[in-house]
This record gives sequence, C-alpha cells and structure tokens, in this order.
Amino acid sequence: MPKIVFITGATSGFGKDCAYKFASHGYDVIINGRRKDRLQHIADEIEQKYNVAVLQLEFDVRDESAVFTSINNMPEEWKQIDVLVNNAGLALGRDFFDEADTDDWNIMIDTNIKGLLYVAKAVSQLMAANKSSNIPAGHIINMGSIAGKEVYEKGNVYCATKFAVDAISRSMRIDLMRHNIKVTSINPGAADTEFSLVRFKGDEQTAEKVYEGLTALTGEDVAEVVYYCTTLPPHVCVNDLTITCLQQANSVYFNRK
Ligand code: NDP
Ligand code: 8X3
Repeated sequence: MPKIVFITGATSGFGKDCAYKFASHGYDVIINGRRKDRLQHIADEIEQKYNVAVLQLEFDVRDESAVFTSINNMPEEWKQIDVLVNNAGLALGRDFFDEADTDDWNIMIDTNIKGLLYVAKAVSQLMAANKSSNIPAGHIINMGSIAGKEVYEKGNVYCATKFAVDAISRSMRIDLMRHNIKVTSINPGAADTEFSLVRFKGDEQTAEKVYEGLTALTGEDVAEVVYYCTTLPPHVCVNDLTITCLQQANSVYFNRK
C-alpha cells in the first residue's frame, strides 16, 4: 500500500515542492490550502506525472471547526497518514513593534500557532488510532524558521510565532512518544518563495530585496531536507534541523554579493 503524506500550505513554496517531492517517491498526497484553483492544478499535474492519488482538502487552518471536520471526514482510506508536513504559515509586515499592525499580529498568531496546533491535533489522533502497532506510527514535521531560533529587528511577532512552533514541537515530541509518533522541526533561513511577497503585501520590489545578492534557499532545497528526514530508520528521529543558504549565518548575518 502506498504511503500517505498530508501537506498543509501546499499551493505554493515549501508545501508545493514537498507535494511533488513525496509524490515522486510514490506517496499518495493530501494537499491543503485556501486557493482552490491552485490545488486543482497541482493535483492534476501530480496525478499525471507520478501516477499517485491526490486528495484536495481546501480549508483555512485558522478555522478550527473546518480543520477538524475536513480531516475527520476524509475517506477512510486516506486516514492512514504516515507523514504530516505542518507547513501553512506566513509573515505579515516587518515593522517596529510600536508601529506594527495588530491585525497582522492576529493573523500570524492564528495561522502559525493556532492553525498548526489544530492540524497537528487532528492528525496525531488519526496516527495514534491507526498505527499504534507500527513503528513509527507516524511522523509530524512542523515548519519552524530560523526566526524561531533568534529574533531580528522588526521580526517581533513573526519571530514569536516561530519560537512557539519550536516549543510546540518539543512538547509534542514528549507527549506523542507513547504513540511512537516522530516529531521533527525544520527551521529554514531565507528562501525564495512567495513568502516575502505575502509579507510585504504584494510589494514586489521590497520582496525582491530580501534575496538580493544571495543564492537563497529554494522550495526544492527545503523539500529535499523534509523528505530526507522521513527516510531514516524507524528508530531514528531528527528532532530539530536548521538550514540556511551558504551566504546566511543566522537570522541577522548575511554575506551578500
Ligand atoms: P509561501 O507564501 O510560498 O506559501 C505559504 C503557504 O501557506 C501557501 O500554500 C498558502 O496557501 C498557505 N497558507 C497561508 N495561510 C494559510 C491558511 N490560513 N490556511 C491554509 N493555508 C495557508 O511561503 P513558504 O512556502 O515560504 O512558507 C511556508 C512555511 O515556511 C511558512 O510557515 C513560513 O513561515 C515558513 N518559512 C518560510 C521561510 C522563507 O524564507 N520562505 C523561511 C522559514 C520558514 P493559500 O494562500 O492557498 O492558503
Ligand atoms: C522566514 C525567514 O528570516 O525572513 O521564516 O524570518 S526570516
């Protein structure tokens, strides 16, 4: 039976590239996001290219009841999830703390923390119920960030949400160990996806500046690392992995050309 991966935020960036990566290794794929047209396009392409099954789950991870209803109402054959890539998230704005927009803060907190929690809870319940005799019973990969390791100027609440992901991953690892569920936190540095375009609300020039003079990480780079973490022997769990491009040392120091 093919393995199943469930990826949130699969309409763009890391999530989309993870969908193609896992499909290329024979996984059936559950893809989530809010943009229905993109989900359809990605599903069509993956099915055609890799001859695997794709289930589209269109929901907003901030909507608690939509998360639990969508996941619990999946067809039974899709509930045997092997890997969750808990990736949906965003930054909104890059402003001094006292000048930042509280609407931006609320959306980041609701998406990056609460949304990630809802999905992890719903999926961990399925993993615990279905696979208690298998080792591992499942693997949850939470998308953190280098911003969850060190804060930077004007990063304030985005950084805080990713510090929360770090703490949640550590707590989940303790609490889910009794079910043999692996928990991994992946913490990328600057990666050239739609992330900055979203952060700067469609301002392409400002978004492009983030990657100026850098050979930044790509979505494919991150997908490669995420997939790698799922290929290790059953008893081996990568707890926490930080990945940057060669020209980035941490949240703050870059060697731009
Ligand atoms: P993208 O903007 O390219 O992709 C973000 C994805 O998240 C989209 O598929 C989007 O789908 C989805 N998403 C956002 N909000 C919601 C929501 N409320 N409900 C469901 N899906 C949602 O960015 P990245 O791929 O770069 O980002 C993915 C993750 O990686 C995020 O958690 C981000 O914080 C993190 N990260 C990014 C880094 C970077 O430099 N790019 C570095 C470190 C971490 P849709 O709009 O269709 O709902
Ligand atoms: C995204 C990376 O450094 O722009 O999480 O916050 S950073």
